[in-house]
Amino acid sequence: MTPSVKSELVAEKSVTMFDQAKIISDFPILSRELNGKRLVYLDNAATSQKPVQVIKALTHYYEYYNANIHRGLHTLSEEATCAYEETREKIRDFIEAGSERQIIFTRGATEAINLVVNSWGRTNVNTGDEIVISALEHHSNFVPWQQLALEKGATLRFIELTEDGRIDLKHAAEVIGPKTKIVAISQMSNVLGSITPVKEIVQLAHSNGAVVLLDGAQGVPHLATSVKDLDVDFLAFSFHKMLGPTGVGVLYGREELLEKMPPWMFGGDMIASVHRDRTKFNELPWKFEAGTPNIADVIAAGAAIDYLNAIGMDNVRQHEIELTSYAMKRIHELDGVKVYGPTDASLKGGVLSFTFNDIHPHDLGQLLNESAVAIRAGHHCCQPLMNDLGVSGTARASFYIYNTKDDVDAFINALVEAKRIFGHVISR
Ligand code: C6P
Repeated sequence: MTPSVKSELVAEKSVTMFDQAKIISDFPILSRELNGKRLVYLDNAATSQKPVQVIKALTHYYEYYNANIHRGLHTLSEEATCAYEETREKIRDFIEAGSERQIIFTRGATEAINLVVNSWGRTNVNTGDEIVISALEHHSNFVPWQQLALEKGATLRFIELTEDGRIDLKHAAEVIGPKTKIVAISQMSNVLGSITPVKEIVQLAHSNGAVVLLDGAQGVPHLATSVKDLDVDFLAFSFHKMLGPTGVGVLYGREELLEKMPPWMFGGDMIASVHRDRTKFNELPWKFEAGTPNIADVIAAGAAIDYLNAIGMDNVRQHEIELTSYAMKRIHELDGVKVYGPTDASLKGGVLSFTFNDIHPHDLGQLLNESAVAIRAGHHCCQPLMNDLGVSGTARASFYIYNTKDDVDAFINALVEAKRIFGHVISR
């Protein structure tokens, strides 16, 4: 994006601090109605909605300077390259990384984790080593490590949870030891909302010579996250959960580790020179970005960062604590509700997983949809956790910056209505 156009877009629709009416007006989709009712979108842990600034950045690229990057000498290519690399710098700043060389674009958190498993994992994990994850991990930070352990003859070990669904630090201290090669853990659970005490985990891992991968898919969109402060070795996250487009993720890595890691994918852009018998790879971060990347969406992801920065991540968090406290209070007014995870909103993100009487979570999701309330239901890609909780699935409401107490009230009313309809169906 040319600088003049970018400042125009920001000036036209800038947000400052937490002006919620202004925020809501920036999200065109929120004015939709379903079944004659206002859409209440509470499925933000799955993916967030996108503000007009992000949508415009995307269409502006295609309408004005669509070109491939790092290749052409023509103006469009230079503009596209500049805008693409500008997003990388914004991300570096957003997570307080030391250098842009440490910011690698991927398709999402899943691909970022798979990159570490396939590159760092394949070269560093051997028979008899231990890989530590926790009992609440999403399949994306579970299955790749499980498969690596099976391939290498390593052991996959689990940090268990406290009664209220938080990472049990006492157990972490028992599990993380001299055989541990890596601790791969979620910053925030997508089911329980529990926030991991990252610094304590990092301390335990580093004192045992292990590295830490933080799955920030749920954490980075909602908590101010500094890799400098947390001292993690890898951080993975996805933009579609933080106002950005789908198909863009980030792997942050400690530079000494990334330097030693072999590329995972080969092709254009990741090379410095190619001969019949050998190839010299490009320098960081491009060594890990083979082929034409997702240029348009990366550029639009930069607009998502601008948007979050204008609000301030501390304001994002504060809003979610208030809304989650309110939702917890209101949901407990209903009989037959069981909420999973910490009860104190300051210990969790804006995620409310629950069961309601004996209504199957999928039925609940469909009944709420009749009231135009969008939630998610099922195992949330956490089958081992569901197994530990003794349920096949839960219903889940999750909040973001544009959600209001009115949304929570609509959600509670929809639950009451669901119970009424369900009772009616059962009694017939
Ligand atoms: N969780 C949810 O509804 P991707 O799909 O790569 O953007 O993110 C994967 C991922 C990794 N870790 C955690 C903690 C996550 O919550 C997710 C995505 C969504 O909970 C979709 S299953």
